[in-house]
Amino acid sequence: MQRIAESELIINNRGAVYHLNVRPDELANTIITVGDPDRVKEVSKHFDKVEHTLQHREFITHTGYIGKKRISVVSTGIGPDNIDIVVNELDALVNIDFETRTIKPNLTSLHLIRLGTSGALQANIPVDGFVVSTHGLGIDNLLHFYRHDNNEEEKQLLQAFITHTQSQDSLSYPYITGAGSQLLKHFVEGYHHGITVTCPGFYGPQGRVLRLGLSNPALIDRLTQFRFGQHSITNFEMETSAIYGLGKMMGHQCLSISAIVANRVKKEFSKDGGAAVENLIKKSIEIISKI
Ligand code: R1P
Ligand code: URA
Repeated sequence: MQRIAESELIINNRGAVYHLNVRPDELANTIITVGDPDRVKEVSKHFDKVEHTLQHREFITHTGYIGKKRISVVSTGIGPDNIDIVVNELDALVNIDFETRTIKPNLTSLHLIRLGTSGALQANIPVDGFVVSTHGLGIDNLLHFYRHDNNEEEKQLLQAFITHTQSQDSLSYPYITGAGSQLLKHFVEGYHHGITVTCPGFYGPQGRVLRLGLSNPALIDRLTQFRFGQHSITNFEMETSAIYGLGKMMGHQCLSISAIVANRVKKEFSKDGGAAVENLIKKSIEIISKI
C-alpha cells in the first residue's frame, strides 16, 4: 500500500490534521458543517454533552452527543476553496491510517450535512424559509482539479444548463452532483427542495452590483428561469457544489440545507437572519440526531 508523504498529508505534533487541528478519535461520523465559526456553538449548545472543542484558524470543531448519537460540528469559513481543505481533511481523518499513512482497507462513509445561509432565486421561496439542495451546481472551478464523472441525469441537466445560460464562454465550465439520497429523504416537511448554484463569490458571481459592472448581467435571471423537467434552481450560496462533488467521489452522504436570508427576485433581506438560522438548526438537528 502506497505511503502518503509528510508533505501531502500534514499531521501536527498533536497527531491532528493540519488545518482542522482534529485527531481521528476527536471526530464523529455524523458531521454538521457551518460557514460561520460563531455558528459552531449555536449548534453544539443543543448537544447533551460536548467531548472535544478544537480550533485552528477559522476551523472550529465541537464533538459531542445528543443522546447516544455522536455528532461533530465544524466551521468551514466561506467558499469552495475552504471546502477543498475541510472535506479532504475530514475524509483523511476516517479513511487514512495516521500511523502508517496508508489508505485504510475498509472505508468509512460519513454523513456531511451543511447548515448554512443562502439567497433565493424564486419568488415563492420566502426569506426565512429553508431549502434542501437536491443538487449542487458549481459555477466555481474546484471540481475540475479532480477526475470526476456524472450519471446520465446529471449529464443531461448540465447540458441543459449550459445551453440555457450560454455560460461556457465567459465562466468556468459548470459541474453538478446530486445530494446523498440516504439523507435527502429525511428532510421533506417544512423544507423547499431544488438545485443550488454555488458561486465563487458573493457580489459579481451572484449578480450583485455595487461599483463594478458585470460581464454577464443576464445570468441571475437565467438561473431563475432555468427548468429541466421538474427541476428548477431555488437558491445560490458558496459551498454546496464543492461539498457534494468531493463528498460523493469519496463515498460520503452529503446534504446541504440553507436558511434563506435574501430573496433576489423580490429584493428582500431577512429582518432577523440570526433567528432564521437558529430555527433551521433546531429543526434540522432534531432530525439529524435520529438518523
Ligand atoms: C456568504 O455570506 C456566506 O453565507 C453562506 C454562503 O455560502 C457563504 O459562505 O453560507 P454560510 O452562512 O454557511 O457561511
Ligand atoms: N449567502 C450567499 O452566498 N448569498 C446570499 O444571497 C445570502 C447568503
